[in-house]
Amino acid sequence: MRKDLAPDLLRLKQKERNKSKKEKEEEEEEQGEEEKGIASMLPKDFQWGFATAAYQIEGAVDQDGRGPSIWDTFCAQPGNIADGSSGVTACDSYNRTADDIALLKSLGARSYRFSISWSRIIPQGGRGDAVNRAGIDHYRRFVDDLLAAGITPFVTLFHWDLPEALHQRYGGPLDRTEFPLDFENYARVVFAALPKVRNWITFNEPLCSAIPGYGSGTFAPGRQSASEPWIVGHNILVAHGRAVRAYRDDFKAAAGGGDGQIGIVLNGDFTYPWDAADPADQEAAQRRLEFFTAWFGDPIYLGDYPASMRKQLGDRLPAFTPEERALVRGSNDFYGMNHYTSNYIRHRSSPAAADDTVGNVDVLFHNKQGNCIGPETQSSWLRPCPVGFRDFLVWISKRYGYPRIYVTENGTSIKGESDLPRDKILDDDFRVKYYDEYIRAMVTAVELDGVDVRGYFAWSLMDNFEWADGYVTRFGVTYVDYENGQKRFPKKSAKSLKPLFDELIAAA
Ligand code: PNW
Repeated sequence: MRKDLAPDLLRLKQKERNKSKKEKEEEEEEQGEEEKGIASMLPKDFQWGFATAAYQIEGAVDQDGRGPSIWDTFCAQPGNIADGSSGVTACDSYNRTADDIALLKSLGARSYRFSISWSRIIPQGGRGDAVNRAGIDHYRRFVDDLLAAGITPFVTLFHWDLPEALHQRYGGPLDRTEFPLDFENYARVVFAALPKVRNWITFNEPLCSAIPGYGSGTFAPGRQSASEPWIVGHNILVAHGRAVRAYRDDFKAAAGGGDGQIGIVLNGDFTYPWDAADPADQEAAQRRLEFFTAWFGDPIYLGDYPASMRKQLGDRLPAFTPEERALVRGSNDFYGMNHYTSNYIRHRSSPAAADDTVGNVDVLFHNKQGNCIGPETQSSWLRPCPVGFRDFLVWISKRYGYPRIYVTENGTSIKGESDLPRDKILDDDFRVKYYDEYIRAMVTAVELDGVDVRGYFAWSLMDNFEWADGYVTRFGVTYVDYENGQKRFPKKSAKSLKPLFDELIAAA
């Protein structure tokens, strides 16, 4: 750890890192052996690979006894998805596991993050409902095949696709008692079925279930409420806590000598004050981070919600019972981090609106001087800003005591990509640059700021169903030809990661 370096020295060292490989090699040759220590590196067992999620890639929604999820229902309602599409076929990955594993292997991935469809395991979702053997067998085979290919699985239990039956039965995560119990039951079924998996993620981005799902209504189940997002967030935290306790008590020791780990994945965009000299904007930028990430991170690492949230939301933010607090606090073996972009934040002087979810601030791409945070992409919310990644890694590390971090998603769409002919799509220099700059920013945080990053997953292994944006927005390092049998074509970015990590990971 070198947290004590002066800022100027840090900048100098960063400049050093940003030099091209060739420049550095030449310099190192000149400088001799002892100087090589500067380029300390990612640990040699660093896990890197690609990420996906069940509903975005699997298709096969009626196959082998799968029950419907809230995303099936949501997509069926006209107007919810930009291009009127759904995950009915997606990348057909349910039937192409061999292709996907071959793809991962050809790209040199060491690990793969994917999610399990709850309603394939328990079609009706609940703890009194039947378990679907065919669903379990599918994921057992998939894990076995990944391991046989030398690829380490990172398994997400919940990536937004709640069984529709639980939504109907009791409102899913709106129910403080039933939802955590049913999630724990589902998690236990999966832990028991997949004893070879050592890396578990309970929930992906609870914020995206809570706010787009129950606040703005832009994601399934499409509800619009000023109070429900905070209830949903709370109950997901408790459900996470229950699943972690179940894993630690009853599965961890048995599975491979107790070296398994489990955590939650939180998303967050980094923030900078709109007017860097205005204390109100500085505070607003912090408050935005608290509403985004500390909403979930603080209860897990510090035992309660941020004071800024309590202040603004009052009783709409549930209070932890002692039992809930004990479940949630300390429930992360690692911090799973999804990160894509950064914003400038301007404070508002008027009182917060009842349906405000961001901390009563303006979220902007330009600062007071008119500087833009980064170039446009196909996603209205995403503009590349690599230094924000470094700064955010440091923010999380300082706030939570330098936890072990896995970057579970990072990547970009490209403006107009879907309009291009295939050969141009495959030449995705914008994405190559994004990965290069973001990954080097991450390595700088490891080298110079003492941040403990153990793994990195690019989002995504392939173009897929981008939720409410449908298929027009492509996040893949692999092009998927949806018109011609879901055939996969690796883009330039797909092939760029192995050489990059070969350079950055310490030699064995
Ligand atoms: C993540 N936003 O979601 C998800 O985990 C992925 O499933 C998704 O495909 C990926 O990022 C790209 O979008 C997000 O509007 C969705 O700020 C939306 C936002 C952020 C993350």
